Amino acid sequence: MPPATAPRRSSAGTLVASGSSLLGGCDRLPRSDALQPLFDASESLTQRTHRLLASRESLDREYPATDIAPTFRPNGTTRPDGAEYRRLADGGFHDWRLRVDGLVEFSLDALRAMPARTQITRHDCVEGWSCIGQRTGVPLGGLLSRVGVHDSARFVVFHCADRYRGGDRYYESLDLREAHHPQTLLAYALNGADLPVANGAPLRLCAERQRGYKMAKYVMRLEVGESFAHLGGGHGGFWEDRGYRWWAGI
Ligand SMILES: Nc1nc2c(c(=O)[nH]1)N[C@H]1C(S)=C(S)[C@@H](COP(=O)(O)O)O[C@H]1N2
Ligand SMILES: [Mo]
Repeated sequence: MPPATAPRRSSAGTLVASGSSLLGGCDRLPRSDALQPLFDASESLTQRTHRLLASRESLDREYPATDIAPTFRPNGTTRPDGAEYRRLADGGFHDWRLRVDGLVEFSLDALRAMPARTQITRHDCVEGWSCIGQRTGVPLGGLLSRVGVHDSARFVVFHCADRYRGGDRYYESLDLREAHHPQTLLAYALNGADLPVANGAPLRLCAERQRGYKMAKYVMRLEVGESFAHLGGGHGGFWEDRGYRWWAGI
């Protein structure tokens, strides 16, 4: 992502990957594919176009195991600060609980015991790199059906453990339709092993048809509601509050 000091809603500069030695399976995207921030005016049109072209059920491409990158490139926060997260990580996340509006909670073991999905997909970051990895997790739609979501709910908000570069807390949101997509997971495993801290342990969102910044790591709490206007800068996510599109469909 651009430096946190980048002017809000500036017209987009070119975003390129900063790392020079990229591992197999982690490639630069063609330049035209490296999306630049687009802003609210174009958002609903882009979203409508995307939904016209990609039906609700269309799946993101899945890859064979031979395409998996040896190391899944971490980005953004790679180790959240703060005593609470450290305590949880040191305890192997045994005491960690996923909270849903503070009323419902799941331990990692409870999540692991739920019906799971494993998929090998390509993660695309707006910085212009991509990486293929295998994620295993609980389909979010199944979890939401299990807790029971009110008819008036429109969004799921993902509250994260980290403050990006020590600043605002990271959060993200999806609409319920994207939340119920079969490949939208709360993932606890990467390439068959526990999700590493660098990639969001103990739990991270995978929204495969969205750009990388939507894929919240270090998910601590879900909030299901009618609006996200009361959160952060009111745009539905950490990067959205800095001018990135809320609808980040690929
Ligand atoms: N909580 C949190 N989630 C986050 C980020 C972050 O800094 N904090 N970075 C985002 C960005 S920009 C990308 S590209 C992906 C990176 O995921 P990875 O570290 O597994 O590669 O996580 C996204 N989710
Ligand atoms: Mo990203």
